[in-house]
Amino acid sequence: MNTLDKTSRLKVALQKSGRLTDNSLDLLVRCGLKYSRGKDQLMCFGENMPLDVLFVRDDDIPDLVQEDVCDLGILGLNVIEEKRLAFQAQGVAPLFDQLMVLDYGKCRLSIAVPDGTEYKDARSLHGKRIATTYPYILGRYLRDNDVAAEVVTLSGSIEIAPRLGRADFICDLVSTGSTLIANHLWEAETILESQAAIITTPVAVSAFKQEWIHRLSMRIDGVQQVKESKYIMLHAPRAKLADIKKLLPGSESPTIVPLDGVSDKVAVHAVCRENVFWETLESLKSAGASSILVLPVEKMLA
Ligand code: PRT
Ligand code: ZN
Repeated sequence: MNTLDKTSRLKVALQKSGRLTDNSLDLLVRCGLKYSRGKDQLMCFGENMPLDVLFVRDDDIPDLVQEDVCDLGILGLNVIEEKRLAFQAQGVAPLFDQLMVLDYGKCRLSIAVPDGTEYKDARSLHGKRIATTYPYILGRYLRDNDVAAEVVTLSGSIEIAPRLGRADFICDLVSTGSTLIANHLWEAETILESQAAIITTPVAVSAFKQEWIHRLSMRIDGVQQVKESKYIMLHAPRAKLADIKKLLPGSESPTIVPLDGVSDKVAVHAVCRENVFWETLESLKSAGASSILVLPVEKMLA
């Protein structure tokens, strides 16, 4: 195995240790990756797929992908957007591409203000000092809203900036909101919704790698779809089939199978792409369904 071969092995940059690490590695494993860890723990080598993982700080991922050190990177849309705006400001082109968004790492970039401070809309930011680690995204928001405010760029502990007198307001990531509450701040306005996403290098890759990027994205789609999906099997009176089909949540045309020796009933098999709750089963039963089975879906390829 030649892990330095640039044409035949995909290099994927993941966050080394942080909120996105476990979910990102787990996603690749669900896509079929079996790996061994390098001695220094900085890399994982794919044993059954031509794919190696490089572990780095999330802030370094856009540069690694932009400079084609890695073909793919997984990180938050917040960092992607901030870097994209920074690169654009520097006139860097062409830029890394966004391949797809992922269903974890959800959070939002919000303006928060001290408890007891009034905030109506963006105009309330006029003349204020706002502390953030996202000066480009915040700068764009201020420009779009025609607001003149001072952006104070800090590298961490944003939430204590107002208490230290370094800023009036803050602009930081929020998920549960408990950090804001603990620091006597309230969330006044969201300026960006974020979740994890995959970016790809702007440099043309070999046909072999392109094929693997395509296969990986199909598998990721499949992994994300099955999370909520269930396979339902039930028996239905032919006369009630139309009503029962309507009750199957998020299902495409179900398969109807005849039942041996029974003419007035059929078996219905359907993949439901939404969660199936007890209430749904109860409604199906009331509509005439019987022998209802709900099974988890392990893999799906559209
Ligand atoms: O070391 P490295 O630079 O790689 O890690 P990091 O410290 O920069 O990132 P990390 O691990 O904190 O977050 C990685 C990514 O996870 C972020 O870029 C976001 O895309 C996503 N994410 C999801 C979050 C949060 N939720 C989140 N809550 N990133 C940070 N936070 C922080 C936020 O900054 C604030 O300090 O959590 C606090 C608020 O959380 P709540 O739950 O109290 O609202
Ligand atoms: Zn970081």
